[in-house]
Amino acid sequence: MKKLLSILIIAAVTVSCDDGDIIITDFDFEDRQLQWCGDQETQVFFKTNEDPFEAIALTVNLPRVSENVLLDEEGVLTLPINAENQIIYRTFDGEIGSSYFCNPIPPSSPTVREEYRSSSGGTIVITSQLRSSHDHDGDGVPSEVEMNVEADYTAHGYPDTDGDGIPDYLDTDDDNDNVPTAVEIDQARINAPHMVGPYPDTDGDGIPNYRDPDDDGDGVLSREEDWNESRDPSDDTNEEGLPHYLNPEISDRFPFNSFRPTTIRRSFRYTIEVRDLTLIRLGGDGEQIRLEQYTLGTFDSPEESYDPADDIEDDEPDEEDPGEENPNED
Ligand SMILES: [Ca+2]
Ligand SMILES: [Ca+2]
Ligand SMILES: [Ca+2]
Ligand SMILES: [Ca+2]
Repeated sequence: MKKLLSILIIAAVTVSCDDGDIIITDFDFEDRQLQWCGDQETQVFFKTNEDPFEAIALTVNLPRVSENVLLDEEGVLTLPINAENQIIYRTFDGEIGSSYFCNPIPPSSPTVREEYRSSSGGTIVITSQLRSSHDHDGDGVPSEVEMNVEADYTAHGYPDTDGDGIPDYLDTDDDNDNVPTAVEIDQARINAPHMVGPYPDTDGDGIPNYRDPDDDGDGVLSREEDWNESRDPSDDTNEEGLPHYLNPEISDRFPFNSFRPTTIRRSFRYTIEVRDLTLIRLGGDGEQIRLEQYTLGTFDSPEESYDPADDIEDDEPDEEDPGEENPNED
């Protein structure tokens, strides 16, 4: 940043000698929030200053995944700086409204006093990080633990305790017993006589409840001790309030194959840098500003709900219950 600032001040001094009317005294966007707008095809990231009135904007030809999400995977995306992917720096004669860069047709006011535009060459680097990557599914078990347990199944290269195709680190009910993992790891609620590390283990079989489909070891799946078939075995209890799925004395079985949907929350942080940037002043002597590296800023996408099963269904279509298809078919 300091480098850019000094380069621009030198440039501005040079320019001001010729033009006498443009003096860039500040190019400090560091404390300015990066803003994002655009449509399905083109994205604009920009920062503005009021004193002086100036803005730096990056336009990239990059479809967004959804309204809130630009890239839905972690990683680094590199784009060439060219006619479609551009960086523009402008100074203005007045206040820059927040919608200035979001309008397909730029407003007539404020007036652009000076403009620098990137020439082809160099790259734009967008780094995408999941902000909840320490616990992707928010179930309270760290992703590092869920990615490294021993399980009979794997999904997308990671352990999948219940074999439902959703890896544990994205699964809010890791054993498919319809008691969410967040509930099963809560000893204050479960009050188990045994523990496996920090996690309750009611039947003491060494498998913590959140990965045990038969929590009380009575031979009946916890999911099938759901007497009222509410997809919540914890609301079927004896008079003392002990759920049947945690009570080995009670082993009535209600065959039940309906599962709670998996919905998790996610938000991404996008860090945008430009490398080997050359900005050329328009309408003047073609003066250039070169930067090896400039961090435009970071942007956090709004949090959104996400069903990890959607991706899996895209990969391998679900086999739906064929018996219920087209019941009126002759
Ligand atoms: Ca699973
Ligand atoms: Ca999980
Ligand atoms: Ca369980
Ligand atoms: Ca039981």
